[in-house]
Amino acid sequence: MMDIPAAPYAFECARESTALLIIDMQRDFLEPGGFGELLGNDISHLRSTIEPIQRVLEFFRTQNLPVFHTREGHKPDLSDLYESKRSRGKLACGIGDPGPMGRVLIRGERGHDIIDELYPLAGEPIIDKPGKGSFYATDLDDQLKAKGIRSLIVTGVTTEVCVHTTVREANDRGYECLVLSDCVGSYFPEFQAIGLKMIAAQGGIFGWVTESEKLIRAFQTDEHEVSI
Ligand code: TIU
Repeated sequence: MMDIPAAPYAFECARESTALLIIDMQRDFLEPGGFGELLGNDISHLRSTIEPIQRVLEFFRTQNLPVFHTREGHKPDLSDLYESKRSRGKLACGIGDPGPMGRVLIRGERGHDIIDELYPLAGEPIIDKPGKGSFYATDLDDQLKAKGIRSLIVTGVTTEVCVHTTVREANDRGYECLVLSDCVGSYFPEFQAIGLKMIAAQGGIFGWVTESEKLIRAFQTDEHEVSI
């Protein structure tokens, strides 16, 4: 077991039962003309997450540790899209409509795919999810259980929407989540700050929060100790 410095107290995990989860780093949330911008958001707030996630992803890859990517989106025939979600916001151009990067939030379209900087390698699971949470209507729980994963290192966007929903779902399923504050992003700076506080408050009611450097350092120290 290793201890990673975190709020509200050290996050304890074992290398063999820990996975990296990268949530919805899709063009539709990070690039101009995507769903995030169509919702009226300033997408520039999310870009600072890319570099730190790249560093953590590279580290997990070099260590041969499991990585899971998720994408929010819907089937081309919209059979997995509730009318309540489709109509929300009364958007002139919303989910399923043609946009600058193809049909908005639809699987197979350019906007729906993961940004080039974090593109999954062959063999890295991609969880396609119709909801905000990564567990709802997916086999993520089964895939994690099959690999013996108990602890999740959580990154991606957006902090108060898909990251929070996923962390809450994971928490209720018995997983322990460590959220990396520099690797999650919100369109709203105030939601970023309060969203992170909400996770670690009340003794870690939903999970733990730390920075990517602390995670990498703890894993490197652990590796060094194992090899001695
Ligand atoms: N709108 C917003 O902040 N987020 C989403 O709709 N999805 C995710 O967070 N991935």
